[in-house]
Amino acid sequence: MKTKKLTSNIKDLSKSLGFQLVGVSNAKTAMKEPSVNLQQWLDLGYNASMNWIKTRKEERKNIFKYFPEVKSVISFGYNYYSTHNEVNSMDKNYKISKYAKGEDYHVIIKEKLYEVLSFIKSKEENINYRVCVDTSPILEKAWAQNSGLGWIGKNTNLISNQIGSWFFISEILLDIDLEYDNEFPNDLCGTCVKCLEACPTDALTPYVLDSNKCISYLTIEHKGEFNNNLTSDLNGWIYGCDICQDVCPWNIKFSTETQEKRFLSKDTIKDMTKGDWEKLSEKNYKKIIKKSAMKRAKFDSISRNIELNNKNN
Ligand code: B12
Ligand code: SF4
Ligand code: SF4
Repeated sequence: MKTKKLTSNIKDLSKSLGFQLVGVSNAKTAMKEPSVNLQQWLDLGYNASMNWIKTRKEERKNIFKYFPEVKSVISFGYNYYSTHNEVNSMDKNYKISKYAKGEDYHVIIKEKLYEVLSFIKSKEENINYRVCVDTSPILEKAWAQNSGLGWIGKNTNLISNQIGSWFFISEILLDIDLEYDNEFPNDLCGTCVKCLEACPTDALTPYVLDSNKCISYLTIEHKGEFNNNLTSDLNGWIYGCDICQDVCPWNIKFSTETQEKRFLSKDTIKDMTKGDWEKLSEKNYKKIIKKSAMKRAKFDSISRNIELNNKNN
């Protein structure tokens, strides 16, 4: 009874903080299939130069290697979609992913998770925990599916049948039991192949992404020049890529405005014209992206992306 009440209080508080999706997995749940898929994905070289995925692959495959005491995995989904961030998309400006235009989600989501955690600590003293957003070595999408938040679609993003896929995933791991949710039972992609058809670089085969071909990887994670094996047509993107989510019928139908104003595009980024990007100095780049998730890409990478886009026009 205590466990049930605590779980429902955690969910109520999370919803009041703006998390639309919250679900809980029993850490003991077998994650065999995603672990096998991860190994296959690495064997195929689909991680491209992201060696950090390989380095901590054993933890990604087995959550007990990351946090041996874990009993519960609370998965959260926070919507970042806003039409505010779209205003400049009609001109011929360079394109930036929706998720990166506002303030850095790693910081904002963690702030909210720590509020949930302090509530849990007020009810359960002496707990051990981990708070995770993106950077921890766990398969966030697979855990979120397991916690009932949605299914992993053919574009490899986690999709909710309530809000689509424009949401960040995060977790609190705890060494206490909670009331567990069921895995999301369906794959609701059906016969749709819109994302596969729309991806300009053929990076997707159903449910599998080859990072070597993905514009999101190339613009953000890939360092240095592009060798011959890599797609060099960035289709106007200079940071990330949203195409396979823009075309998804679940997003077209269910996207709603984010409740978090800090996820709206920063004015410094929104006001940039194509010419401004081309004239940008390193000093000004640092200024305009201050506190945004775009700081993951250094000035050299953004300059390279702009140059590559112009080469192909
Ligand atoms: C590495 C990474 C990337 C890489 C690789 C992407 C990928 N699909 O894995 C790159 C840089 C390309 C990337 C891009 C993006 N990312 Co990213 N990324 C991550 C990160 C850090 C790890 C993901 C991972 O482990 N990938 C490894 C592979 C194996 O995982 P997977 O795709 O889930 O693989 C499954 C399928 O392939 C499937 N599978 C099914 N059948 C089969 C069959 C075979 C043969 C194989 C091999 C696999 C397979 O099983 C696998 C395991 O579940 C996570 C955060 C985290 N810690 O989880 C964020 C994360 C997945 N990214 C996120 C986002 C928002 C993005 C972008 C939308 C950003 C942007 N706009 O540019 C794009 C989306 C591109 C896309 N279509 O997926 C969000 C996704 C939110 C959501 N609702 O799904 C996450 C969860 C970050 C967060 N905390 O919110 N990302
Ligand atoms: S993010 Fe862009 S390049 Fe990558 S799979 Fe989706 S549509 Fe293709
Ligand atoms: S576009 Fe269609 S196939 Fe692709 S993820 Fe969305 S529903 Fe699934």
